[in-house]
Amino acid sequence: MTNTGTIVADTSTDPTDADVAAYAPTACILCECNCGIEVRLGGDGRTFDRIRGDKAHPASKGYTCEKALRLNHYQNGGERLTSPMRRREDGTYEAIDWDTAVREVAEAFARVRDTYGGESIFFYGGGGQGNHLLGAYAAATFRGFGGRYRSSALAQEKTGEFWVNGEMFGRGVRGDFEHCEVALFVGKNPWQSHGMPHARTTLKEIARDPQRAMIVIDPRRTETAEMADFHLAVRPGTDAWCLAALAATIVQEGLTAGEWVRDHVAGTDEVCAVLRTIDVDAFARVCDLDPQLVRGAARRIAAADSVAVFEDLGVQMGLNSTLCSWLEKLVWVLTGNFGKPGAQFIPTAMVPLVAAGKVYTGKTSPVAGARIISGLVPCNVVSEEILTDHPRRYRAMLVDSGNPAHSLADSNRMREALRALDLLVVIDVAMTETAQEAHYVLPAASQYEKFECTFFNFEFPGNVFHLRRPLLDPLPGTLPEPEIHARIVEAAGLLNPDDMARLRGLAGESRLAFGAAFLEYMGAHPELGAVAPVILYRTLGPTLPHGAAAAAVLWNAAHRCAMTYPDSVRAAGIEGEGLELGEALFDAILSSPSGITFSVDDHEVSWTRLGTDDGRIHLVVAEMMDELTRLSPDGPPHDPSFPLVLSAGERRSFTANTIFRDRTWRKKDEHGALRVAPADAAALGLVDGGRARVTTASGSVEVMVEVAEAMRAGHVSLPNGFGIDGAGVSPNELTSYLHRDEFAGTPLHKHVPARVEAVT
Ligand SMILES: Nc1nc2c(c(=O)[nH]1)N[C@H]1C(S)=C(S)[C@@H](COP(=O)(O)OP(=O)(O)OC[C@H]3O[C@@H](n4cnc5c(=O)[nH]c(N)nc54)[C@H](O)[C@@H]3O)O[C@H]1N2
Ligand SMILES: Nc1nc2c(c(=O)[nH]1)N[C@H]1C(S)=C(S)[C@@H](COP(=O)(O)OP(=O)(O)OC[C@H]3O[C@@H](n4cnc5c(=O)[nH]c(N)nc54)[C@H](O)[C@@H]3O)O[C@H]1N2
Ligand code: SF4
Ligand SMILES: [Mo]
Repeated sequence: MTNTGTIVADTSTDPTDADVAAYAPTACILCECNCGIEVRLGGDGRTFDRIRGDKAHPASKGYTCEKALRLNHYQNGGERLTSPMRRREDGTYEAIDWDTAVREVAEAFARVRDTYGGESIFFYGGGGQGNHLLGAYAAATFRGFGGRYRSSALAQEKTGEFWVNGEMFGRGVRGDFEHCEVALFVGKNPWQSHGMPHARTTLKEIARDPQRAMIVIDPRRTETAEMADFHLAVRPGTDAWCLAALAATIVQEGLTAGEWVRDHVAGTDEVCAVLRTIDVDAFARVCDLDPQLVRGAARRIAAADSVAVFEDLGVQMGLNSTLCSWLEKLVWVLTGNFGKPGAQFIPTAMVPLVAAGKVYTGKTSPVAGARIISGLVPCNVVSEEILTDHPRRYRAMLVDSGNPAHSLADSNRMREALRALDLLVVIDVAMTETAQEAHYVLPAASQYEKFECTFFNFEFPGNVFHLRRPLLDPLPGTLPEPEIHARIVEAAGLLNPDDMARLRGLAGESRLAFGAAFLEYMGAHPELGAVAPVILYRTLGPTLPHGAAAAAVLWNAAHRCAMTYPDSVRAAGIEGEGLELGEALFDAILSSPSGITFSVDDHEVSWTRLGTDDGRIHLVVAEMMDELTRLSPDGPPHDPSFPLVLSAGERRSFTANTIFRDRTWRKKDEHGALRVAPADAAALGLVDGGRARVTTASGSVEVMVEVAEAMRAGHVSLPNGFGIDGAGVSPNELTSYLHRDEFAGTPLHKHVPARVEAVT
């Protein structure tokens, strides 16, 4: 184990009564787990003096990793914006007051809309790892001006899997690692990246139990691989061959869950016919793996009562990434691992991240013609949609809680694209790389200065939702996003103040009366559908307890959730029939500062949630069948001028995307070293702590070297999120927007052909 970190800090001793009064509940905003934490402010009322896990949080129950304890570096990182900023002709910025900023931003968007059409306004972001409430309000501004095309970080990692899920299940699925017999991780290192409740505890439990097993497919001997029973250390980029060999072994050795598959799965014969033709030994050799290791892993999967699977960036940002998403699902569908404890399930969504049903409907982006999957334009084509003389190119962009100049492929080109826009408006807490290209920068209150929540509610069988309350007042000069967007929408003249006043009056009387009037009003004004979140914020919002105006959109979400899953919500102890159930759910959310379990289900419920037309799992995805048959027996292509494979963006103990912008938060790996295998280091003359130059087709940078036993020869790795505060390099200085998946357009950041030389 190279790093075990501090797993649960500050929770071993029970707090004294005095402490209890001083700590306030909130959540960590650094990964999709959003562990509940409690924060005690220092004497100045603004510094995070002490942070500990919140035992009352129904999902995390006191668990945190070491990163949460550093959140003061987010809240008080020293780079916070405190005034709206307007760009001058010479590229410098001047502070302007909020009224001027809001008026000019609204006028500027209206000008673009009136000249080129609302479709030319593009929206990027809408929330990071901790803040999804703002997404509803930002969408109101964007759609209010007639915007149609949008994207977010999901379209550079998850859309390939979303597409496959849509085709096979009509819904998104997750794995139940807490109860599984076998855990399979494909290009995923949960020890560092988490992604499941109490990841490290869960991993340790699986590793400790001789009845259970862990299988890891990763070229690197990661902290997770170190704990595994089977580590399939594939040659980088050969996952499609590895996963195909696993599925083929299952079919060829007669290990499929015969009766179960007959009852629940469509298209089995066609898929099995293709898998029968695969030469497992030859495919294993492509991966540089012992065929017996691959067969052994396949047999262990088939023998298990339950298997939970997690694929992540190692394949989602790797070669053949959409194909890998499909093959990974064949492995667990053919062995019957859906809709039972320890297998895959479909969680109850408060607000679904992806709508049910087909996620790709044939819609494409206006310039590049790229597939729009789950409503998102692939991140890698955004620059192509701007840097062109095409009449439908994007002319204006709203960025809210995203840093595309740093996080999207090919930073140079991305900056060029942002500079080519007629209008760029960025809403952020800091003067980010993206904000530095904007015409207007609007300063947001931090995630601890306002109400926030996420829709990453993937637990099972009990799903948890957490509306966080602010811990402190907004930094002077900043505003929460709902207020920013409401002001922009109002300045654009989209709302009738008299109507708002009338609805607000009704909301003050009773929510049920308000609900009826609101629905009637929206029915009579379909043109206002786009700005409904702002209407709710301005009418229902002010009447909500604890100052929770920003939660107004959750009223609608709670009703939808209660209508869609009434039994699940009632099983969580929330009572009522019809509209009362939605109201009760909304009240429970408002009154639970540590979060609530809002639904409880049996694992079998997943069957009723399949979105396919016949209630079966559909094994055949035609495009993927074709791609599988086209896999070359020689393995992936290789360019001798770039002999190494660079993974640009590894998750380490001290990385957190770009949420921390203050390098002093890191306790180690301050320079974000390039990890190199000992054999490569020896061959290239690199030494631990020395310098090296990394060159790719897109760029060349100098980095510090770490000689790492865990690396596989031929594979080098740079961390994610660096290069923003004078430490390390920004990985996307080395990546190309053209290096992307054929189907989903997602980047291949884990597989960047590279050359490394020693710097003396
Ligand atoms: N500490 C920390 N945790 C985080 C984040 C963070 O920034 N820091 N970010 C969060 C976010 S946004 C996300 S999306 C998740 C991502 O979480 P992960 O996907 O787990 O993170 P990565 O380290 O980017 O990539 C996973 C693994 O892919 C491996 N890999 C590289 N090439 C290949 C290959 O060819 N095949 C296979 N099979 N594997 C390969 C790498 O060695 C690495 O161990 O993490 C979340 N959690
Ligand atoms: N080469 C390479 N590139 C990658 C990756 C990789 O592995 N390799 N990983 C990719 C992945 S998986 C992801 S998820 C993306 C993440 O990249 P992005 O989605 O761009 O974002 P984050 O770094 O998470 O930060 C989001 C922004 O939100 C801001 N912010 C924080 N709090 C608030 C708030 O309350 N309000 C507002 N308005 N803004 C706020 C932060 O300052 C930051 O600018 O990066 C991707 N880029
Ligand atoms: S696991 Fe994720 S949410 Fe939980 S404390 Fe760590 S970074 Fe934060
Ligand atoms: Mo991500």
